[in-house]
Amino acid sequence: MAIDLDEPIYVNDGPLRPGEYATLEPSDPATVPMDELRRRLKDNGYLYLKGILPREDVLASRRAYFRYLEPSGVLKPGSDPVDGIFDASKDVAEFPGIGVGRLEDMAPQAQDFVSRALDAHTQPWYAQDLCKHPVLLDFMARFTGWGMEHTLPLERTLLRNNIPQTKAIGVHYDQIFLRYGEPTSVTVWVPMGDVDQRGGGLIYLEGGHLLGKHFEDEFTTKAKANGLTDEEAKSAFNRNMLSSGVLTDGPAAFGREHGRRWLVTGYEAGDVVLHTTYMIHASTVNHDKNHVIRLATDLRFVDSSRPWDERWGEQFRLGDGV
Ligand SMILES: O=C(O)CCC(=O)C(=O)O
Ligand SMILES: [Fe+2]
Repeated sequence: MAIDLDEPIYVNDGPLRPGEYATLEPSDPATVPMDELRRRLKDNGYLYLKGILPREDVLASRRAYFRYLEPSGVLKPGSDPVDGIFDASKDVAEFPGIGVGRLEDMAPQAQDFVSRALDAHTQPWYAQDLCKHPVLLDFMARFTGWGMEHTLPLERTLLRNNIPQTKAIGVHYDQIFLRYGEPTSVTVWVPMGDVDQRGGGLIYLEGGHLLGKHFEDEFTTKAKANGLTDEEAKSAFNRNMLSSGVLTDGPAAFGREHGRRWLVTGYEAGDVVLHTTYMIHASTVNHDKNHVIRLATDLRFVDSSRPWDERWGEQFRLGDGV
């Protein structure tokens, strides 16, 4: 779907200006040969697969998720849970994202919301039906060439709701968080529902996989120069970044500084995007005009016959330190 270049795309540090973004290019898994799909991931750092999952299956998980969260009062009264419409009369502070602070420090309303969003990770309509979807497992086994035996979907996944107007995840590459393993894991970002191009979807930096690798090499050089052992370096890398592990919270300034465009699109339920561990990405701020909550998850796949980051072998918990 071509994007509308006239509508501003909002990120944490303001709207992207015309010329600062372009379209994320889709690939049709039904017609493009596997070798060509592999080449695209390698050459571009991302592979945006249109309609690979059955739309109805993705929407079933979305519906179940919002039914589960509905008692928190997040949804517009009288709306259908599958639509995930935020009750815009509420204060967004009552509905923090997962991983924002400690439960004990939150007001009871926010605590209830975040607890439900965390528990959702353990529910069969998510952990099994979506995360272990047979179409995805089969595709990943063939695509990576690791085979069914060695294609391991990591248990630690991040199911994120982005309420309209709230802060989006900053600029990062995933190897930062997976650094106890080889840089060969593949992330599969799964939008759980349609996401308008202004609705808080993921954006990728053009050529970002090369820049990410460059950052990584620089961090390694610095760590070595400072006399750190390999083991120390693994955690010390984060000293070069923000404490949360992201490179910066502001995609707009980052794109300008590096003279690169952000690749943007609107997503449909059933689409997924694969990206490599050095690919630089961020999310947009949700400006959906119908107050649709953006729901998406990041799944990660590794070759279990090689060293992988075993901290990701267990389901996400708040404060698990990864
Ligand atoms: O869903 C998001 O906002 C962030 C996702 C992400 O960073 C990832 O899938 O690696
Ligand atoms: Fe990421």
